Amino acid sequence: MTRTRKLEVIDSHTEGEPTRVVVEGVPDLGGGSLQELRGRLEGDHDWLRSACVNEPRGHEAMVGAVLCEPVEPDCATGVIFFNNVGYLGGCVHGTMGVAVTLAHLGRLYPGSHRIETPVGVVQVQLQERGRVTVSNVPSYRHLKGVQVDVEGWGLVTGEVAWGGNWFFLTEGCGPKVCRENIEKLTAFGKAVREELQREGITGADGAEIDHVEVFGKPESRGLADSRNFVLCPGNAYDRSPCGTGTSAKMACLHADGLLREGDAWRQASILDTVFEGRVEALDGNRVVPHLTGSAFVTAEATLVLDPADPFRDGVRA
Ligand code: PYC
Repeated sequence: MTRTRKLEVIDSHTEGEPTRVVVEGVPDLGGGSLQELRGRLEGDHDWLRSACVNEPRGHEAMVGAVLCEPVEPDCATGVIFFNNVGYLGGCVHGTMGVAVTLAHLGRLYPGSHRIETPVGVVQVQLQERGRVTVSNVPSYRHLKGVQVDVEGWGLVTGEVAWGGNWFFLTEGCGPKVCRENIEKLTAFGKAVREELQREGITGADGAEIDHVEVFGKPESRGLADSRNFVLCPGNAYDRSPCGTGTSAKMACLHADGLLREGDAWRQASILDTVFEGRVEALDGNRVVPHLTGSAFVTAEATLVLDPADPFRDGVRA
């Protein structure tokens, strides 16, 4: 790179989890499916991901989003999500962030809209005051009663489920799910994920399980039905209750007959922010999860990438 590049971004947070949407300065990704566009972003322009979300401009919890031309008809936009180490399938908190960002720019109005992601089309219901409902991609449980012997932690039992990303979900194993235990929960989640990899336990078609979700009791039943800690691929924890993770959780609950179609599931994050969820039953054990949360714009900024700066592309994680 020989010239100074500029990227226009809008930052928001959804229930505490940040999203940075690049609204100008993205190189031409050409045409094709969103998976193809994501492949080109990763293969030819990965500097953009790292420059946006890694230090010194970002931090490990930051999720980035690039807007692109949708392929599916009637979609308001396509979107590719990324984090400190790579690219995501879907991202529900990020979709809420994209919706309020587009509203902030006057490009989206209250009402129902379709948004395309590399893992499918999601529906967004944009309400007033940053409230957004996302109807996610069909979600399902892939494996039940998975047991792994995790060094230092013992036998851990859980489930593997899809909610737009692959999750290992466990409850009653590992540290208590509370804010004071974030470091211990991070160590536990990393050890579990490493053991899953060592034992070759995957999602469907050998897909890597890159998110680990630990469940515990909420602070009070009045606040939520459950509290989670979600370890993301780059070892940051999700500050929000993780919409794709809550989708995976609700799919498991529905498969066990513990969450009926239309009933509310309130999932608290480790910071006690809440997504309100419901499922709609599809064929087999698949469900369409609906998740409601709040997102707020926090900044409008121009990122400057100076060719003389040794960290112009960010400090790679
Ligand atoms: O809300 O789906 C989500 C999500 C995935 C990773 C971080 N947040």
